[in-house]
Amino acid sequence: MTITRGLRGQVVVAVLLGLAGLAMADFVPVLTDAPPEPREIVVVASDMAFYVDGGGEANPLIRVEAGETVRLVLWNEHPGVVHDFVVGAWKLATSRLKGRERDTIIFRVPEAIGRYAYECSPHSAMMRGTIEVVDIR
Ligand SMILES: [Cu+2]
Repeated sequence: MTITRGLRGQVVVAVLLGLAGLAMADFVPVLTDAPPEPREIVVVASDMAFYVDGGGEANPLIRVEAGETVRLVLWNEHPGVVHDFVVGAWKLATSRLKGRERDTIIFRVPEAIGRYAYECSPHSAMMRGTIEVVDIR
């Protein structure tokens, strides 16, 4: 009786290890093969300022990581006024939007660490701020 129990226990352990091995084989390649989801940054043009990711601060500092992929969505909630979002140093720009429109751009953040200006090209005197590239790797 004791020997039988021991064998059964070993069989159960072996089956569990086998299942764990299968689970690893299934999950690990899926995670490494998946493309990185772009980080979404939502910019709202409202009155004569940019607001980012629901924050209440006008024209805030936007911090991004070197090399990361970003999906930037610009919403123009300013009826009758044209706004865009431009980072001149990167030759990056959304479409020029009339009120109640949006545009999405997907881009890879350059590797060069530093601070760059973003602005709305028709209203660069009022609608401008800083986008900072940081290296967290
Ligand atoms: Cu504007």
